[in-house]
Amino acid sequence: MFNEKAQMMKGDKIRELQKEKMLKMVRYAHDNVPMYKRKFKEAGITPSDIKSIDDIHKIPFTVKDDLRDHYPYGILAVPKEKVVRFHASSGTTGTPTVVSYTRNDLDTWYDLMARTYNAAGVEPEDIVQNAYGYGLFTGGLGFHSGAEKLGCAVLPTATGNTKKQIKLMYDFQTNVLACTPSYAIYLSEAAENFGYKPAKDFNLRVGMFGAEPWSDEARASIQESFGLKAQDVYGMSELYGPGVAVECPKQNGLHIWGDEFYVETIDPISGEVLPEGEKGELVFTMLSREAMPLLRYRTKDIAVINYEECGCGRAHPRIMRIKGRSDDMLIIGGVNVFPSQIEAALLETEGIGEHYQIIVDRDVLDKLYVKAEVDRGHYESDEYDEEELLKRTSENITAVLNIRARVKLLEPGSIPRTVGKAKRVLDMREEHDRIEDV
Ligand code: DLL
Repeated sequence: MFNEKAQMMKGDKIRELQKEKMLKMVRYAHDNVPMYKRKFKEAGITPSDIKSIDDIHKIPFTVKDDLRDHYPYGILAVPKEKVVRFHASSGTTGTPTVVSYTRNDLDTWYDLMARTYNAAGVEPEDIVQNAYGYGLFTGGLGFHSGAEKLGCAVLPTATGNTKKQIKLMYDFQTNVLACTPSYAIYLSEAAENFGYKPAKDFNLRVGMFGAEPWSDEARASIQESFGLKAQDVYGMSELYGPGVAVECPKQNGLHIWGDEFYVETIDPISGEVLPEGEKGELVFTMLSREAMPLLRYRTKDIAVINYEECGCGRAHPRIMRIKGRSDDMLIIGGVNVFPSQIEAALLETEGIGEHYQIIVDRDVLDKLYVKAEVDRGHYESDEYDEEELLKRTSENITAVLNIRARVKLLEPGSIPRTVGKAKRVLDMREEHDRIEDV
């Protein structure tokens, strides 16, 4: 097992280490990052006021805008010369969020990534096909270096060029596929169109899927089509990238590596810290980031944390799957819904394929408007009855989500496929605003 000591660390040891590292980190951030010195001063506290893990609640949150305000070099705690890498994520406002790494930060990240692969069931003998985007996005280089660190061979296919991707998957008989879950669905569909039977012709054993929310129904579909174990991986650029949390083969929550990340759950509106087991926004404190320390960083991701030891023997707390982000949540007729819940309702409907779009518009906010592709097999069968399927889909959405939906069925292949993160929600309100601005 890779870094067994860290992977199998007991709960009391994790908490002891968290306290020790956190107290050090709080002082380090305060003494080296002017933004933190200012935040502490404004809150009327000093690092000496933080004596225990619970005292961390006294420290104000850090938010994405804090990073944007420090574009391009970010909130550096080290001289620029000590930085060896930058990554960035593009935001909706145009100014990217830049994150920076020292040599030690990269070593920590790659160790986390190697553990992440290994905990998900990947072994050093495996060949990893890495179809995440290489570049400013952290997915490509993170999954690349972690696989090498574990001892795997990497095939750095990156995103796109789907035909070649499939040929290499077949020729190299790759064992692990790393990409977004939506691209995995696209790859299996494309492989079938090229005449392959993915579960039989390929040799994939484990999928390392993340970077976007996906439902259990999507997981079941990917597992069946490729004949692999589809593992959920969570992370974000601000927290190094991928490798913050991962599922073990029990597939019962994603283990957050507690020796490097301290997690809290808060009420996204009031900011109040929630008791264990309540659903809320995840807030992370990085316990050893050198270049860019982050204390109490608000992720906007909504989930429940489970602190019980897992059946796999790991005591690292678990995220019970990310349902979505607070800023992606739709309020339809007064009901809060995440796109992944709509996905689940759609995929539960026999005859509906994996590709769909949710349309949000000013005059349809009281109703859900969904375009869904019909599954190809169903579409070509004699059983296909558009009206019947339409009725069943709307009824299923109402049964699962308790909201009414206006559904349009589309021919297979009509929704544009993406190779990175899928764009499931089309917000027409933004379109109107753009037109009105002109
Ligand atoms: O998506 C890093 C990553 C790459 C994670 C590859 C996993 C695999 P960002 O582009 O900064 O970084 O986006 C981070 O993506 O706050 C979540 O909203 C979402 N996200 C990431 N992983 C998951 C997941 C990368 N497993 C944002 N389930 C996060 C649901 C996820 N959402």
